[in-house]
Amino acid sequence: MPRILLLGGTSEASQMARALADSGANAVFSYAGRTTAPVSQPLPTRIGGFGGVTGLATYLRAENITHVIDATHPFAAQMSANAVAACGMTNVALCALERPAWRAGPDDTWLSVPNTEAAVQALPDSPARVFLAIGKQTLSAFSHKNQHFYLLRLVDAPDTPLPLPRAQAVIARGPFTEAEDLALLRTHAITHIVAKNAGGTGARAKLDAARVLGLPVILIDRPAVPPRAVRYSIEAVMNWLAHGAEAGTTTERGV
Ligand code: 3Y8
Ligand code: NAP
Repeated sequence: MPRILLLGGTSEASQMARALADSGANAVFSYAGRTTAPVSQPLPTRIGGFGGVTGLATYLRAENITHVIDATHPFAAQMSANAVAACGMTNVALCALERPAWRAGPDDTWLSVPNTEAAVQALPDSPARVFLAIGKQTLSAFSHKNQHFYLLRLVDAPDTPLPLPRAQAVIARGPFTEAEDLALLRTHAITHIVAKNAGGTGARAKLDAARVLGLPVILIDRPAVPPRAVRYSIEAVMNWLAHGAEAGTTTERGV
């Protein structure tokens, strides 16, 4: 009987947790503890870091984990790298549940940039009104372009002053709808959007709203993660659990 660690923190992870709970799987859900009141899950849940690769390896052994499903966000690159390393050390099977990157359509005005610093550089010199839909961990990179007004969307109200002089924060936890994001962009007369290429449906609304309004989007590419087995649907992960997973296989076997 597999014992599964589900690394969560995304809409897809919540759907994966539901599927595992419904199948009666022996699984534990893990949050980093980034938000004050994360969505509750239908699985026993642990909250907080493991203590790096060695901490995760110790947890895997102590909890007799046989399979890890990495359903973290594409920008949670450190967690994903740690999972590859720790599963390799402990001979535990690992599979990522990923959502494909967003691709621009004919009516989209997107500029893809490799990282947050390039996103800052991509903003115009003349004062603009920028919707920074990137959370709060990387906001300080924008502090030296303070000629702009910044609209921020955060999950929790900030407990320290924002690192941007002309900024207003809305507090909201997605998933978001196109109507909500259209209203938000119009109300604040936004001229530019900065977002992460998260993929999935939970953060997509602002891109659809931008297309309707003809606004430019600066889209940050997702960081690289080490090779590992990857599936793109809940069903495919359940199939991996039932058939494809062999202890110690963190990457697909060559065919
Ligand atoms: C703590 C768990 C679910 C999960 C919902 C998804 C959808 C809404 C879109 C915008 C973009 C952003 C941010 C975002 C989205 C979903 C999903 C997704 C983006 C929660 C959650 C945790 C986090 C952490 C948080 C980060 C921040 C990023 C806000 C829960 C709600 C901007 C990423 O205050 C902080 O420190 C927040 C940090 C990491 C990025 C950042 O760098 O600030 N997510 N988000 C998880 C944990 O503790 O392990 O609180 O319930 C999960 C979700 N966030 O079950 O429905 O799946 O993508 N989250 C981005 O994609 O750009 C918001 O505003 O349009
Ligand atoms: P990260 O930078 O990749 O990870 C930093 C450290 O946070 C990890 O080394 C680990 O600490 C801890 N950690 C991360 N995810 C964890 C999890 N699910 N369970 C236990 N510990 C975890 O991660 P992040 O980008 O800050 O993301 C944190 C959480 O927010 C994740 O659940 C992620 O799925 C979610 N999220 C992130 C984004 C984003 O834009 N980054 C967007 C939506 C949701 P130790 O080294 O101590 O083990």
